[in-house]
Amino acid sequence: MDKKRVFSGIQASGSLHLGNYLGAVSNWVKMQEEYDNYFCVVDLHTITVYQEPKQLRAAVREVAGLLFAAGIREERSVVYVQSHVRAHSELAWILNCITPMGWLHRMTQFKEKSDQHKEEVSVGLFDYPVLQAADILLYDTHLVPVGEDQKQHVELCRDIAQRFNFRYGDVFTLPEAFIPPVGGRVMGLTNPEKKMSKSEEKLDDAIFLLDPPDRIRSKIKKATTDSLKEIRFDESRPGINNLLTIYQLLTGKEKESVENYFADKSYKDLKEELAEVVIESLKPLQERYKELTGEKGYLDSMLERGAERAESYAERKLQKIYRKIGLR
Ligand code: AQP
Repeated sequence: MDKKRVFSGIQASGSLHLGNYLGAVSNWVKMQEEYDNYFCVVDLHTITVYQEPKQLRAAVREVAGLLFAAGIREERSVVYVQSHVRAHSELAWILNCITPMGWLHRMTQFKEKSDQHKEEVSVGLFDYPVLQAADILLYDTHLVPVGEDQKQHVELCRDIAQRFNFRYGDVFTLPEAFIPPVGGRVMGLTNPEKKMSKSEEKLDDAIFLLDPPDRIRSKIKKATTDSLKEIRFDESRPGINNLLTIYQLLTGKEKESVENYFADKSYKDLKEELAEVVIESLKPLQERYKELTGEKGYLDSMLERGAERAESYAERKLQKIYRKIGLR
């Protein structure tokens, strides 16, 4: 039987952080042997909020490099940049024409982001989930491994696909979100009520994958905790809960064994040990990143090959869609 297909995307709105890694990328790495995979740096999504061109160009390369450094392999996965495959934008337009505005008004991420970028809420930001639906549907995707925050968008994608199939016949596969049981929502360090985020202005809130050891130590040291002493998983104490969750995910231990281990220790001990675990976990990734970006042209040629492979699938699908709706 053919393998099921996985698609997921990641923005180049800043450096990748532990939330992106634990909620998304590390699962992509684990899943890639079992599925047919398409992983995309979604630069067209990124420009829904203004990006300085030079910085954007650099960020796209950095994010792509980090995917490979984290363990995504060219032999198992197609890795490419969204704007290199035109079919994404073309399908997004077609889907725009069948998506009711009311469906988009319900998207909580739009509400949050439009509050953040009040002075400049673009049509693109509003339309973001439709482009995301195009990304997913172009590749007949079965599974979309994402963090909790993206669940609503994947559900919307299913609704759009169903509406299209109802009107024009069975064209799209209905995708499902795949959300990790733990790690789907890594919270900010200084504000553990909010998810860790790339574009958060307070830079100490996120641990970036390329942060050097001293930065990691100092950020974790400043992480918000509470006035209690007991170290255990408890969602009503978001700071400690978040630090323990990060520790658990990186060490692969069970919750109970993490709690037993820290039973007689202080918050200071927890923070110090967590910092060392994070530093050691990121070290191999940081070394690989240095190697593969050190060789001129290496990353670019991997991305060119990825775009060619993605394009050959997407273009065929798009032609079929054009025929179905009467444009060919
Ligand atoms: N804090 C998080 N915890 C778990 N998963 C997370 N993801 C993002 N933040 C967390 C998951 O990472 C994948 C890629 O995310 P994205 O690049 O599409 O951006 P985003 O969801 O909008 O997250 P960011 O990193 O916070 O970016 P900005 O600040 O630009 O909005 C997704 O699967 C996401 O679920």
